[in-house]
Amino acid sequence: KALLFIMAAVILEENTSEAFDQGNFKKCDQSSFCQRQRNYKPSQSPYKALYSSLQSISGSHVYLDVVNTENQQQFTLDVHGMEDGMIRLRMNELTPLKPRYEVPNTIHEVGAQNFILTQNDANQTITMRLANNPTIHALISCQPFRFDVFDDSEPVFSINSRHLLNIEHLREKQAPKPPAEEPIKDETAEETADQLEAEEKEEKIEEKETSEDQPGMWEETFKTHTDSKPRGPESIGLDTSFVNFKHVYGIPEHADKLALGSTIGAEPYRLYNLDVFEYDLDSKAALYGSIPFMIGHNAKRTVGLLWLNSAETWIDVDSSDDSKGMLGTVFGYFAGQENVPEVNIHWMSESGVIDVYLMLGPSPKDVMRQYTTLTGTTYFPPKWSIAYHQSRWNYKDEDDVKTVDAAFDEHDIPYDCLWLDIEHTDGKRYFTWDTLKFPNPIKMQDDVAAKGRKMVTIIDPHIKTDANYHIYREAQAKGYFIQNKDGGEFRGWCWPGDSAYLDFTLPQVRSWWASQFALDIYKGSTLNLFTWNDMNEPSVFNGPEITMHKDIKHGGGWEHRHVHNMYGILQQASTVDGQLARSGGNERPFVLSRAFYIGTQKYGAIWTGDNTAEWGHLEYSVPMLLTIGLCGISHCGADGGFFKNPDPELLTRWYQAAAYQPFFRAHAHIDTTRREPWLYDEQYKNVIRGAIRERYELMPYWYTLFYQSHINGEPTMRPLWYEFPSDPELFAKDDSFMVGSALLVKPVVERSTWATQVYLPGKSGWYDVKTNQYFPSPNTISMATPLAKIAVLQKGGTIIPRQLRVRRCSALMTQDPYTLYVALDPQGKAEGEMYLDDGHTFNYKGIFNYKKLTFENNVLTASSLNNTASWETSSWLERVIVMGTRQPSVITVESDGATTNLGFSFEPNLRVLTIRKPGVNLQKDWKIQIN
Ligand code: NBV
Repeated sequence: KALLFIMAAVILEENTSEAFDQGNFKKCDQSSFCQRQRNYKPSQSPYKALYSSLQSISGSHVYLDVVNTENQQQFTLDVHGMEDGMIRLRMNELTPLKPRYEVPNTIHEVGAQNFILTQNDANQTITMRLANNPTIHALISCQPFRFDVFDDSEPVFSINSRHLLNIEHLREKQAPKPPAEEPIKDETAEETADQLEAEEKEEKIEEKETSEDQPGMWEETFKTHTDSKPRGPESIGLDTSFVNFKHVYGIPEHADKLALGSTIGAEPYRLYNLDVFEYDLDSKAALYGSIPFMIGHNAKRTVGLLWLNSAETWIDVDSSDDSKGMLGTVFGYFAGQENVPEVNIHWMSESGVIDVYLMLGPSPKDVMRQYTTLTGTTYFPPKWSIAYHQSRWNYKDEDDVKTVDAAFDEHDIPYDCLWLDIEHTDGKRYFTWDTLKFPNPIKMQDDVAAKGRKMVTIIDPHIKTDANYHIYREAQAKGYFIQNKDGGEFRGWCWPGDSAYLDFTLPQVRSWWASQFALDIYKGSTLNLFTWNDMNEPSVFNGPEITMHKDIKHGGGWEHRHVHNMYGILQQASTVDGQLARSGGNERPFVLSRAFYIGTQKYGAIWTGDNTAEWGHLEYSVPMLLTIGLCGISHCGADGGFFKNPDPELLTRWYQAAAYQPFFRAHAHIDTTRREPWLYDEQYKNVIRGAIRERYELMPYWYTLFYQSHINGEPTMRPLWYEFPSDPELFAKDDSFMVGSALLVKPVVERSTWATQVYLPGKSGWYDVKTNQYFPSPNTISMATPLAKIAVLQKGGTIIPRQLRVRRCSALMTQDPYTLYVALDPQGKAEGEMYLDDGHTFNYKGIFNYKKLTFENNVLTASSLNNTASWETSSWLERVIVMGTRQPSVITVESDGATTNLGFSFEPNLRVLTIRKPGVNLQKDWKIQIN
């Protein structure tokens, strides 16, 4: 037994250290389809739409046949008009040899919109105007095929104008040709001209087919792994230009800047969910998640483009100067203007069909609404999950949990949730406990829950192949594991050693997985225990690129290559179903996933994985989270440096930044030294405590933002340009960010930064949240940032709610009083919203308090936005702070028909008025009059 254990440890060590080599991941030229697509550079597109084949069936669909004039392959084109100014463009082979993979269950049912068609027979062009968004029209040019989209006659998207449409049709593998023999011709028979032409054509196609066979099409080896490619080549490529744009964003996950950089002469961006050890910064290399969604933004307009695909995808971004102006000269609209900028995108996916959704905005908010109408808005997180989480790999045992939990109270630091990593299990068998270390898990959770707190356990997708392990035994008996290419259970190496992987693409596997979360099946779990799905790219230590072989088989006959980027989201979605089922659909689930995909926001939170405790990683956490937010996932965060030991200053600055980011969790590698806040010198501990308490004070604002995000898809953490779309200064800015539309945050991301320059956009002025000092804008100010401070400013014209009585966790603050911060703009106005409910059930669907807050003409009003019953609460208004006002003489509050005089104080230098105890119940509508 001991020998076996040592052997296993050695193999694990070898496999993990192999896993941790950067050279294990492909570059474009090591991926044959990427190389083929990247090298495809015809001077003119061979794709031709057949004008006479035009059909407009329901009014909202336009169909055309398309032919590749080089090899005569035929395709269907389907252009679909959708509500809210969206257009979908699909292209598939007309009669593929086998069906091509189409991404299932990702895009929501969205209403159709009719086109008004105009045909130009002479030019063979078709104009399609959206009936209900008539400023928007698309233009199909047939030969060569090209698709342009205009808004207000201004070109916005141009597709295949760079001739990169390239669909590798499915084909039979050609047997190697026998040496050519001279055909014996019947000299007596005269061939007709037609026969000759037909023969010539056939020969051409044959020539083409064999000459098309390039290395890597039918088999490809990377390092020690060979991909057998049973279907042969089936990749797709397409260019989509953003016309008159200089800035594009999105396509996470990369450790890169917010505004996407040019990839010309460098590696393309890559989307392929991977477990990358100690990832590099400033890189286009793939990480844990993939969302092929891109946003273009200029001072006038914001647009979005979704490339619906779940296979490995590479993306070239060409925003280089020499590409500019090409399209500008083509479009009459820009006549006379020089250098119309454009960003040219080249999408290259290993399989699938061409499926592109175009969103015409025109504002950032519009694009987020359009994108989340298609893919879903943010789940509504339970309130505790947007508070502070304490994690590490690992809290060792029940005593450790008890001590850490108690220490938070001793040091007066709030926290809401304690996490248990892989060591809590019996030999990495998820859904089990190491009974020596965790003999009484229910009592442990109950004790934590008695204080209003929650716990999370990790549940990874690799399943230890042990016949005595109930999960493995049952799943194996049911045939729920992914199969090898030639049949038999696929085995890979991961934390438990030899592991099998569930086929989450199958609905029956998902519902079985969900059933494992039932309280009587997951022994030792309670309703206060939530879930963390790690390693679900999936990570396979001894697989190619530390993941699964592409040719292994999922149900329905699809290979892993077709579904790879969806694997993680499917595990997360069924974990969510499990949590829902165990509470009878009453409690809101919480599931953190490492892998992510289009629509992850519907299911839960993600974090940026195994970063490093270095200043650079703190800096890059901002653009990474902004990008992820723009792609729909509002609940995202970054560990405070997973690898290595942060020095106290770095850790403190990390807490200060993370306190203003949506998912706020401290986590660390097993080899790092313990870093709970109280282990640091007083000066650091106090500042860390302060940062966490600031988060708790702001919980009412965060909770309102998450509700809004759930309703309208807006990211909670946003780029500055999102709020100030016409200010070009902001288009590439990613050193600061907005929390909602009211708070601007510029974290300190460099050592010994005791002052920082902050750019304050817009015209409504800003107030330092710590001092209430006013700064007119637009303006660049220098702000002191001693250890206890980072730049956080409230925008003039906004109102935010806070709860200043911070307790040991958010649940205990549910019925506490609120304070409103009213920051006046130069016109003396402000507005905001405030949302309250029970914080954890689905009752919020009918019972809540949603108020519009308005300050105008010296009257502050709270009026209901509820369309349903209000939630009963004893929370009341404790204080109102009005910034940027004048000395009043009398202040009254009116609620429920009664008017009462209020006490106040005024600080003339700062022009800050504090109104004491308005006392109104927050369920009610009310009005405060300042005279
Ligand atoms: O489960 C252990 C870790 C976890 O702490 C971390 O957060 C994950 O990203 N996990 C990765 C596996 C090991 C990484 C070296």
